Amino acid sequence: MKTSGRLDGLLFVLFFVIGVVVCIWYLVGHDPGFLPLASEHGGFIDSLFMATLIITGIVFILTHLLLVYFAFRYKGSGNGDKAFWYPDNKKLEIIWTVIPAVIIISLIVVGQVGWGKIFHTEPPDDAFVVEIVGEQFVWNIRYPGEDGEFGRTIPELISRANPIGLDPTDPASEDDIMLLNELRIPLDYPVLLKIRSKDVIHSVFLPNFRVKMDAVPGMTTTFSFTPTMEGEFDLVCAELCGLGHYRMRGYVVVQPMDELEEWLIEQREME
Ligand SMILES: [Cu+2]
Repeated sequence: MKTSGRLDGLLFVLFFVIGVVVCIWYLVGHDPGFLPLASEHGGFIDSLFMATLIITGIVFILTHLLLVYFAFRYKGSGNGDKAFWYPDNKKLEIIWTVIPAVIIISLIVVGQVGWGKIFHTEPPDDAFVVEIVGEQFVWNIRYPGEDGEFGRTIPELISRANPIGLDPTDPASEDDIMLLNELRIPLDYPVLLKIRSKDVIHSVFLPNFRVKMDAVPGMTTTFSFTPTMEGEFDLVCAELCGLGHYRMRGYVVVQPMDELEEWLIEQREME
C-alpha cells in the first residue's frame, strides 16, 4: 500500500512537470497563429490577445509549479503524520484576491477603451461604404454606385435574379452594383460595412482585418475600419447558420482607391 501510494505521488508530480515543460516549450517556440494583420485597429486587438496570453501563461506555469512543489514537499512520510489544517488565512486570501483582481480589471479597462475606439468612433462622412447582405449560404455585396446612395429594397421583390429585392422604380437603385462573395475595398482608406441578413443570423468575419460582426435579420449592423495591406483575403461566416455554413465564404480584395474606382466603373458598364 505504502509503495503504491508513493508511486501515485511520483506519477502525479511527473505528470505535472512534463505538462508544464511541454506548455512552456509550446508557448515559447510557436507563433500564436494570428493571420497577417491587414487593418489599422487590428494591432491593438493583437497586442491585447498577446498580453492576455502572456499573463495567463505565467500564472498557469507558476500555479502548476507550486502545485508540484507542494505535492513533493509535503508528501506522505509513511509515519502517519497528519496534515496541518487551518480554516482561514486573511493575509493569504487578500493577496490572492487583490492581485488577480488588479490584473483582470486592468485588462478589462484597457479592453473597454480599445473597444470604444473601434466601435464608438463615427466613421468619416466620406468613408467607402459597402453593403453586405448574408443569406444561406452566400454574401451579397452591394456598392451604392456614382450617386453614393443605396436604392430602396423591398422583401417582396426578392427573386433569383434580384437577390436583395432591389426596387427598380427607385432612381437611387439604378447605378447600384451587385456582386456575389467578392468584397473589394480601398487601401489606406476608411471603409464602412453596412451588414444585413435575409434569413438567419450570420456573422461577417474578416480574420486578417480583425473584423467580426453579426448579420442580423431585420436590422443593419455596421463595422468601420481601415485596410492597410494590399492583396486577397478571406471573407467567411462565423455563425453556424445552417447545413451549408462551411461553404459560406467569399474573398476580400484590397487595392488602391484609383484602381478600385476603375474596377467599379467596369462593373457598372457590364451590368
Ligand atoms: Cu452564415
